[in-house]
Amino acid sequence: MSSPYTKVYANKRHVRHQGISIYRPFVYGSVAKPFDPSNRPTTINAEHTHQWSVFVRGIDGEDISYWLRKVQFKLHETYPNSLRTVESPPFEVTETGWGEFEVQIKMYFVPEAAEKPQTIWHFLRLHPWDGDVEGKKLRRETVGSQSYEEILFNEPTETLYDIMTSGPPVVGRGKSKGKGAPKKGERTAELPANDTPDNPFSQRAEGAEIDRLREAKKTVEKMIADERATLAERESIMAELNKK
Ligand code: SLL
Repeated sequence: MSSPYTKVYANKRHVRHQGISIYRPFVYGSVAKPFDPSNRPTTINAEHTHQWSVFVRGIDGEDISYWLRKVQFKLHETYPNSLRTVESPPFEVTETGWGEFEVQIKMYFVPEAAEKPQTIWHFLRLHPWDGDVEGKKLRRETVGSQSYEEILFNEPTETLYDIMTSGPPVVGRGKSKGKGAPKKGERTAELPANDTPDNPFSQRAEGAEIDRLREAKKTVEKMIADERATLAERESIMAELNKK
């Protein structure tokens, strides 16, 4: 008679695709809006100056619950029940408060991934910090702060691999052609072709960023070449002086 462990071991779930990694982009961040003092909700704590939300979401509103199962947001300890668990999308917590702090975001994956949870940190910004700071405060503008990230599953289980590469097509995605391009009906890591006011993360924006980095590299290379030339000139002057 085979032991029960043989069964678990032979389960497809635990067979990993060796040498393969699969990644998916996502966004985490926050938005915060100051209360209008003349029009405050009366139920809100008098010390609270802002309403804010902290979130983990797909690019351009993509539903990422096919790989992300739940998210725990650990708020500052001044909050009651500071550990907030969100078990389904939107993975988001909305609160009111008076201060900025670091939010701990713990991401739990679908059981098919057979992966440990991963923790990231986000600094919750309430106050404008760049550009026309005073004007933004005066106009009580919404303050947003978000980061692009990629989750990487190394040697995914076969079941996770199947989940990651099947399922409903992502609207606006999968336009690229050629080998490796997502087929209709496949989930994909591909970014949308163009950004929108709501979503700054696109292939176009990525291309522009790469161009910017290339230009910056050229500038730095030119600076290094100029410095080398100056150095060589100085060395030859020194050599001349030493001869005398
Ligand atoms: C600060 N180090 O001093 C930070 C802490 C904490 C913010 C900010 C809680 C509100 C409540 C709140 O806004 N905490 O007490 O319900 O700026």
